[in-house]
Amino acid sequence: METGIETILQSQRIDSALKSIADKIYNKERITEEEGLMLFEKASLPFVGALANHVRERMHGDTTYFNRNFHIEPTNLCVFSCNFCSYSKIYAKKEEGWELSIEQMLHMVQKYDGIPVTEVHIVGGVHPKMDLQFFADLLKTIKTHRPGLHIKAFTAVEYDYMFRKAKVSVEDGLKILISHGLDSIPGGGAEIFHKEIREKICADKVDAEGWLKIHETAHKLGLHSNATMLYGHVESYFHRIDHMSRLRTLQDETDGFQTFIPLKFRNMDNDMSHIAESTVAEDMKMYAVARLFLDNFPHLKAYWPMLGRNNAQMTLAFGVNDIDGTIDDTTKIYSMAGSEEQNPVMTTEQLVTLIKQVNRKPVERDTLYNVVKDYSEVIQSENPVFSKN
Ligand code: V47
Ligand code: SF4
Repeated sequence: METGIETILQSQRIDSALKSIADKIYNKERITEEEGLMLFEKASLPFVGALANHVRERMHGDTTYFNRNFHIEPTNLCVFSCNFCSYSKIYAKKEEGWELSIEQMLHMVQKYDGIPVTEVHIVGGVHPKMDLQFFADLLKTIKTHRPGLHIKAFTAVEYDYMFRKAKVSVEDGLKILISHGLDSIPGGGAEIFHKEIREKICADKVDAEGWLKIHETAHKLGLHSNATMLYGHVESYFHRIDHMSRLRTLQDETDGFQTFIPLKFRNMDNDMSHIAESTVAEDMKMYAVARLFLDNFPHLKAYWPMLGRNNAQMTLAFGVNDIDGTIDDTTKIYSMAGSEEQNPVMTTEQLVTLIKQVNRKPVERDTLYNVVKDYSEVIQSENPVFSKN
């Protein structure tokens, strides 16, 4: 039976430039920035979808990863004032927010004692009193309590501030945190790298070069990291391609990125609320083009708490092979920005069902994509392995 890409390759009716992109994809050749842009501007959704699905299945078959994790957000007070952020309170204006102590965060970890989560994701606002020493102590406290729990912590924005304040180099700062238990780095804070857009949406935090340098240094120290892109606001397709191109170049050098996570801009209660959110078709195209352009990124993730679970399920036909985790109601970033997921919790059983409903193969992974459990043969209603989390 012919698959989508074979139909495209044989069709006489498709624009010749698009057809030559399809040939390149089929032959595992890298597409250029101009070709990436052309996919955004000229290609139809079924066209990019068929190509991205082909690449996804060539790389991963039907395997669709998820993990069991929970979030800790140490504070929502922040010295920065990104216009798209619905979550933070401005530190300088003495607005009210939360500030968790190490003891409170340890209690959050202890809530999961005996529950088989594999990862804690720690990310929050940038608070001047939460410094390098505070976070080193936090990591050590968590690791001492639960040595097997993978700690994926702090965005490049937080590192940049923390290291500058402590007057240590990025390399030395990361080495200190690694020695206290840091295992990997999440992808936040990247937004849109291009200066023109960064100045409009998050002028005061670390710039593209700083963000990329932190990830490069982390990779050279042996850490893996993720990369995000906040799309669907004031950027153009050109800026999206520019962003992904910088990531692709760094990945060629270090091979330290695991997954790319496009983050759909949500417009509730922030300084960019007047900007309409992207359509679902636009979202699917974003995922598909990312899968085609980022040929050296092993994984493409749809973060369901932000997209909503139904749309996350649909991305599995547009290049995505990972839908992140069980999470918990501990993350507030998206519910505060207007995601339909006001209380983002999905049990393992719900995640498995969501993946199986579209005939994909659910596989629980750890943060580094080691297989924890293959759920494809598990019959849900009869099997006791489905825990509450
Ligand atoms: O950098 C903030 C985004 C990011 C809004 O690495 C918003 O596994 C949409 O990076 N609309 C932080 N997005 C979260 C993040 C992340 C999430 C899940 C998994 C991983 C990973 C990383 O949240 C910020 C920013 O781009 N964000 N406000 C908003 N209104
Ligand atoms: Fe602060 Fe991050 Fe919000 Fe920007 S996105 S204001 S850095 S919490």
